Amino acid sequence: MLTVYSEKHKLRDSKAEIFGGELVPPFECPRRAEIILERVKTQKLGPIISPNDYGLDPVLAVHDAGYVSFLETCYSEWKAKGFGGEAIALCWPTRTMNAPQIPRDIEGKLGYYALAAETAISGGTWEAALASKDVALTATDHVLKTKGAAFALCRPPGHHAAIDQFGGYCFLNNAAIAAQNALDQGLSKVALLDVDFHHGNGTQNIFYTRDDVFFLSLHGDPMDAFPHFLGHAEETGIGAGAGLTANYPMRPGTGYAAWKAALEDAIARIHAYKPDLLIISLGVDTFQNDPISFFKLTSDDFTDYGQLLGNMGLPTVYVMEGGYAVDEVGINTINVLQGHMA
Ligand code: SP5
Ligand code: ZN
Repeated sequence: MLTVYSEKHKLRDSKAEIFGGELVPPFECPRRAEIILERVKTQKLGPIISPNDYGLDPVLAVHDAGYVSFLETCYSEWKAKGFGGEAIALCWPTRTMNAPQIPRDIEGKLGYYALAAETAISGGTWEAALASKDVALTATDHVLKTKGAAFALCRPPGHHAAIDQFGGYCFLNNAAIAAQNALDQGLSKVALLDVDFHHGNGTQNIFYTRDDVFFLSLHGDPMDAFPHFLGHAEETGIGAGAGLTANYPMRPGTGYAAWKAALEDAIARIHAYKPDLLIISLGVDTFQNDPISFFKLTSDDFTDYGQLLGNMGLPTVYVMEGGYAVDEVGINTINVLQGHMA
């Protein structure tokens, strides 16, 4: 299987994440991608190529233009205000402050465009996010050509990034940008299956009203887990998108048997939809030793479900999302891809 990778992910090297009331080194760190790349090489998964530059048009096809220019200039505006650290949102237009205008001050803009405070915007974040969407777009174009499968080793991840919000370590929604670009090249239907531990709130937000992308997500119940406010089973899409969002929230301690049953249901629904392309938001934070998650999958389980995904027989793009047990992130990720090819 082809892997697309860009060194530019290293430009996303934030120093601080707010976790448990402390500033800690971010879970979403450059070493994750390096370990995954190393495993691609030692397991001889296949060729590794660099992405092409697709520019901003495919980004603006799913994200708000004001949001995109905010991301581009956020860190320099923050620095221009004299702050010494990284840009972190501290104040939001919450439930008691409706219909906000977008502030001109950078601290106000951060609150407007952030959906969580854990994610700091650091110098280089924008450049890395741009390269990450190029990785997803390049892998998708390869799959459209070959009708096979490819691995987009994206970093930073994307599935929490909504039309106009960042957070959950995500800035641009790589998988959504890739799905939209495939549609813009003439495909009529894309299925986007999110197996990251966390609900793909950003992807759901982008496609919620649409019938050309079927979004399905298996994740920790938002009653118990980040992103806390989206991903309930009752959210099934609206308007033309009615019935084309499917959420499988699962409780703390969920093991592979229950998780696999949810996956099998999702697979049956994808087959019924008859998509031209399958995009997998591949997070391996469902692993039993993940430091911020609560499912109990073993490394062998990743191989097993990769096989189920491969058996679907669809052109498939794997887009890297989360997974924070750094020592096993390469094993678990490549297990899925090898399962797919088995
Ligand atoms: C792409 C991705 O996987 N993003 C995840 C972002 C999660 N950020 C919030 C983490 C808060 C974790 N609280 C967990 C407590 C563990 N005991
Ligand atoms: Zn995750």
